[in-house]
Amino acid sequence: MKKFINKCQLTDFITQMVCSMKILRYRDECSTYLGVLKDEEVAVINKEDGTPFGCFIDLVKTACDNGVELTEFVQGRIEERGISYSNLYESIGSSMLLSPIDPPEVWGCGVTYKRSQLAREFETKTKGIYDLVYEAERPEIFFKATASRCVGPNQEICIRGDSRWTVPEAELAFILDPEEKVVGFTVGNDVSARDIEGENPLYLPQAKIYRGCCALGPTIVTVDEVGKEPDLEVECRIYREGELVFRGSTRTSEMKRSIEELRSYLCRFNPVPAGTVCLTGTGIVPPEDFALRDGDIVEITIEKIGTLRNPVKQL
Ligand code: DO4
Ligand code: MG
Repeated sequence: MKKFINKCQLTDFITQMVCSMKILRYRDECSTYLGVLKDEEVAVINKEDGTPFGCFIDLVKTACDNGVELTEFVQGRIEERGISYSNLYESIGSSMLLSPIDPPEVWGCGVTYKRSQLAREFETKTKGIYDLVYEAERPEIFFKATASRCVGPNQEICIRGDSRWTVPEAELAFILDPEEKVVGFTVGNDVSARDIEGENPLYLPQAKIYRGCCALGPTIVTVDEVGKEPDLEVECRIYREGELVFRGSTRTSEMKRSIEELRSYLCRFNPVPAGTVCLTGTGIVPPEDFALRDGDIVEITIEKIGTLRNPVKQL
């Protein structure tokens, strides 16, 4: 099996791990594991029958069925079953990191930051619509992806074959439990074809939804660890042939909408399944003359969650 994790990559996301509980998923030749990270150690949480939890959603559903908060459920399980923590590097050093979740649905929120509104007004021929939605009471919420269109850490995000101007969008993503409450956060990349979106706003689904259009991971941090409305630093870096060609940053407190506002609009008359992921919009936009190219590497770091790194493939 291809070895994707090296010590430097692991250290990258550990060093941002100020809070105590994070969930990650990885795979080796034998199995897929769901792990709980604490400092530089990982505990693997298996089901009673020894098979691993498929992904974060199984864990959330089981906690919900047992009527307990996720963190409490996980900690209780570790203590009751005497699951031990082992060194992170030794446990997963030769494994492949996976997205911690296979979301049944991924939704996206648009124009939630001033920077996104300005960029969208520039690219579109239909002037005014992005100003209006930025100021409006109702946020823009769109369907983004299904699990089959999402990739995890180190997997390829894609540029459509019919796009010449595709960019990454670094976004905080929240995850919903079976009761449509926010249970955790991860890093999301809402990869978008700006030329297709700019040509006509009715083309938005084609600019947003296609193979490899969304990356998620590397960890999920629970709400009880970062709070319901976290203020986190977000940074996006793009490398081309080893050189840093773009770096931008923002804070989630720059977002015009609250997480609760986005969550409640998403779920209005729209029941969503457990494990639904919602990307909260981008506040980082590369310059107008920048487009992703085959072979680029995109890194998105969100404080307390980690670094999501993906190579780019031109379809
Ligand atoms: O209105 C188009 C999409 C906006 C978006 O994805 C964002 O602001 O992040
Ligand atoms: Mg976006």
